[in-house]
Amino acid sequence: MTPSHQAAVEAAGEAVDLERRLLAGERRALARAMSLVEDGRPEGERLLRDLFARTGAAHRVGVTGPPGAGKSTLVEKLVLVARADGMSVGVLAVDPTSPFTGGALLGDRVRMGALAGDPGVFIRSMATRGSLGGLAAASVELADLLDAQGRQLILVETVGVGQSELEVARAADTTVVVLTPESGDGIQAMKAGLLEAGDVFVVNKADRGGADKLRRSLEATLSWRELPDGAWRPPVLNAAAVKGEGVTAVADAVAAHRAHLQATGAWDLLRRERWRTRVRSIVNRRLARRLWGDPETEAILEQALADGARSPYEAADAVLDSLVGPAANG
Ligand SMILES: Nc1nc2c(ncn2[C@@H]2O[C@H](COP(=O)(O)OP(=O)(O)O)[C@@H](O)[C@H]2O)c(=O)[nH]1
Ligand SMILES: [Mg+2]
Repeated sequence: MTPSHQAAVEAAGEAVDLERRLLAGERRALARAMSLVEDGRPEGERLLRDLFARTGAAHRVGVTGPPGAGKSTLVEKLVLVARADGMSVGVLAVDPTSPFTGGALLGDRVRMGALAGDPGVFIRSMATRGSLGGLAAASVELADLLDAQGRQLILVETVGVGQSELEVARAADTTVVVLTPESGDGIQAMKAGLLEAGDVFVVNKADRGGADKLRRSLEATLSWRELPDGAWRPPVLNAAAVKGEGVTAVADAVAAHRAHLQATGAWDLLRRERWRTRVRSIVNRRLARRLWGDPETEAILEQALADGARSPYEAADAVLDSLVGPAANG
């Protein structure tokens, strides 16, 4: 049976069972639920709706940076540290690079590595097909499933190059930006808006030299920012992820950021903000679906065409006016 066929069979009579198994910590149920959500199936949405009340406890950590910076390597090592602390972990790897050019995917690596067979770790690679907002929305939804299952730490790896990846980062409680002394990462990071997004900066590949120079220049750049009293000051840490060096310090900084969020109330604020973003994107999605299937919309468009001279802009306003009334200052 293909995964989608299997999903269809599952959907037919086992939705409730799926939820029960997911909550019981079953990995297969989690994988199935993720497929339903990723495929945009109504059963997936129902699951997300039913499970929402059980989300919010997990620490969501985005790990972002240029391709090849060592994000996957660092994530794998962070998972090891978290497991040693007894934490249950979920990993979402949003990897836009094709498996043919991107080297070993994190999931494959881990399946072969020290984490193989560890039930306390669940790893999922997400494809970046689909629309811009789609990726961020989907990663939040998959994170919800991990969260509902009681996974305490959720690591989301994204390549920090585009707007959609920054959006994924924005959905995290803590964003770790990974850079290397090579290839002018520092300048690229500033251009890509990563400096504003980072809560913890990691200068990776410190074993190759040049790390202190980049670290100091990042620290200098970050220190120019005016921050209110008591604000979080993003630390810049050297690491050699491939050797496991500096990884504990990164894990500690991530935990310290969590503690800071919780102490200042930002933790709850982030959840409310995320909730608002979710509502907005769900409304947008549903609105589009309803609007374009609606005979009244069709009638407005027909009328606009019949009027001959109406531009698409005027027609669009007519559609919106019929829906929510005329704009106040349109
Ligand atoms: N020398 C050195 N190489 C590293 C280090 N961390 C990762 N790498 C290597 O850099 C390459 C890219 O790492 P990867 O984790 O896939 O980067 P990603 O694209 O950011 O996920 C791999 O060959 C890693 O083995 C490090 O600390 N030092
Ligand atoms: Mg990677």
